[in-house]
Amino acid sequence: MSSSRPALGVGMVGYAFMGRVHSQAWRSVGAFFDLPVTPVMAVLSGRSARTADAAATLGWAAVENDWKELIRREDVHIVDICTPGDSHAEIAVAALEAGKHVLCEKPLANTVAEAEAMVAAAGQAAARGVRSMVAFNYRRVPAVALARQMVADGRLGEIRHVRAQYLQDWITDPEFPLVWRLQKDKAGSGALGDIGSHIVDTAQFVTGQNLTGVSALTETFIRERPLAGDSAGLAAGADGTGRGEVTVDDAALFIGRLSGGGLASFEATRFAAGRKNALRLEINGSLGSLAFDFEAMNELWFHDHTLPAGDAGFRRILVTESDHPYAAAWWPPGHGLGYEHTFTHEVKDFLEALAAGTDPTPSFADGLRVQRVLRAVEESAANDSRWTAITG
Ligand code: 4PW
Repeated sequence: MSSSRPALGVGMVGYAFMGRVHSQAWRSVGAFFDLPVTPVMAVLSGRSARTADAAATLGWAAVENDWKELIRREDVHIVDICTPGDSHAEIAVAALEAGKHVLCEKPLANTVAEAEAMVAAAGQAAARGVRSMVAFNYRRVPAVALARQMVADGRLGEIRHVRAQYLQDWITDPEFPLVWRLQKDKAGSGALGDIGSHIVDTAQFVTGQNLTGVSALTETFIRERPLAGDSAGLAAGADGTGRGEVTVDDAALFIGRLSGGGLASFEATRFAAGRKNALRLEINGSLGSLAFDFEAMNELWFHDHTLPAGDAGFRRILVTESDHPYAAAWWPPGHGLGYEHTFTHEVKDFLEALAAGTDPTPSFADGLRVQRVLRAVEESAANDSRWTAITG
């Protein structure tokens, strides 16, 4: 569809779960969206001997075992960071300084200090026309984008409540091994950063408001696990050599205040047996309410409180009509989209911003804002849930 447009080479670092889904997005985006530029899947970087096989399977033309070599290459214009959080800052700053646009997985970094360094580098790069974006993909669920539009259009009136949950159950078994997502030095935090970061970003995105302070509880239910062998996606086997300490939270609960005066509650856990990827959001405003659950991601529920009581009540909007966000590019109404499409939308918006010379969103500054919330949650939880303001 877009083959006669200028080409932009992409170099991706990491090829596990996020690398696979990003690859799918880069592969398919030009086939469904009429893009101003053509992404070329130039190079995949990974440390292990399996990188060449992964590149062949996922559609990357070349391989580098050192990400620094990937950044040096002239056929790479965009660096897509799909590694654990402990390497985001180093790779992103180096790439931006080398004049490469950067798409970075979430959470932006493992600490506020790292995120601040990334924002500084992004600011200097932007002055040279080099762009950056953090990959909070759930903003690109059509129903979530529609929810934001409806709030911005005033359909909900004043926002009173935000109720956000991200519920998974993949580590409920105490024998599930100690994968990198359960290690603070690699992941920064546990459920809080991995999935809590998503609901913080989604809530702030949909309402257009920021959290100004929080009071929090965190817990680690299983403190020791078998050491992990190879992991694929969220799954892994034990490597049979012993056990190790879980150094992150298993669950995080917090309440907060929104900049517009509303109250918000958040729950992020990987121990909600039966809930697989339930990113849920309910917003109550003075004129109506919205409800969303990613496990039924093509639906948005809307209650219009201005209607006579007898006609009101939550009604389901099937977010697959051609005038819904992103939907026209895909299938006829009712045929539905899935998890992977959110990443296709993400790279589409990113490429359009690069071509237009504008800053894509969510920016690294948006990622830093989320990082400050995560830090405030950890501080509050460590201090008997003391109210902790979010500053900066
Ligand atoms: O970003 C999140 C991941 O780290 C994902 O959206 C879901 O939770 C799936 O895996 C984890």
